[in-house]
Amino acid sequence: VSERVRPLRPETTRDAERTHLVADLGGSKIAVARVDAAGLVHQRRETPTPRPGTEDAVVGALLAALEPVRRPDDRRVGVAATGRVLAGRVQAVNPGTLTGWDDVDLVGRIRAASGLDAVLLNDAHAAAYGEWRFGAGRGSDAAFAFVTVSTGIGAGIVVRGEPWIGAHGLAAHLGFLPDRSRGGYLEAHASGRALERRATARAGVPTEPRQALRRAAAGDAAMGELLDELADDLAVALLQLHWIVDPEAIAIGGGLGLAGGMLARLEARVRARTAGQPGVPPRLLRARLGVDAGLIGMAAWMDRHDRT
Ligand code: BMX
Repeated sequence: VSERVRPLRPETTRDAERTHLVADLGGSKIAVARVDAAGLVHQRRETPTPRPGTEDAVVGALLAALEPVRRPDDRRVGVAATGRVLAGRVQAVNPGTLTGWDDVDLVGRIRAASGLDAVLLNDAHAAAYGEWRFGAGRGSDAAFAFVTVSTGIGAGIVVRGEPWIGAHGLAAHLGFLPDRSRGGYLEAHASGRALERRATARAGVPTEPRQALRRAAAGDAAMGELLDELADDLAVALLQLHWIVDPEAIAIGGGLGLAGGMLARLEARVRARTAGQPGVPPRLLRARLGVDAGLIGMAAWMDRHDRT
């Protein structure tokens, strides 16, 4: 049993006994766990998302990862999936992340292969709900936003306690905000994958995001400049989110968003761009649930529906 998240007081003893089988299907990794009603994570396991991320390969890896965590009396699994999620189906908006996922009936595939009913949410929408319920967004009554900077750039908004899904499951897909100067969209320039490509081009040798961050922290000027450029692109997106949604706070998460120095760089760029401006500047917070936000949010969503 791993309890990676700070214990939160279970509301009743029975809350801690009821657990949900959940998975987080991201662009780089698939995480599975049981999460109890108090938001504690148990039996967490992780496996890389197969590359190329074809439907068969990814669904196979997901079900194999769930097998050791599944209990005989489980009827359902909650899956927080990267991509546009609507009515049990998944589409990769960024086709580079999940190859050929144009309109995948994930609920149908999971049922056929495992007999489990599946409940789906977009990964960032689930994480936003988790942060609102148990993490950085606790107590946000009007609106709360969460942005993940990881393989892709995703986001979720919780409005008056409800995740905002949108008409097509595309709400808060910040990664697809257009980039006026370079063409394409934000995710192509400022995601973890983009950082890897750009850092490699600058360094002349393969450079993973974590190495780029380490070099910047050690005083490498080219890497520091690249991270500032990334942070500025992200800051513009955060300000757009802020001015459209007016959230009480925006929590920053995701592997790259949570990496050392990233939040400070974002805060600096947001400050520079809002200096002297009337209104209320955005309040940026570090996401509190770390990489487990999607798992926890998914379980909280299932729990909420069991109670209503
Ligand atoms: C992409 C998009 C979002 C997702 C976000 C973060 C795809 C496949 N995904 O913008 O739906 O929420 O990435 O996801 O189009 P991750 O893969 O980085 O965890």
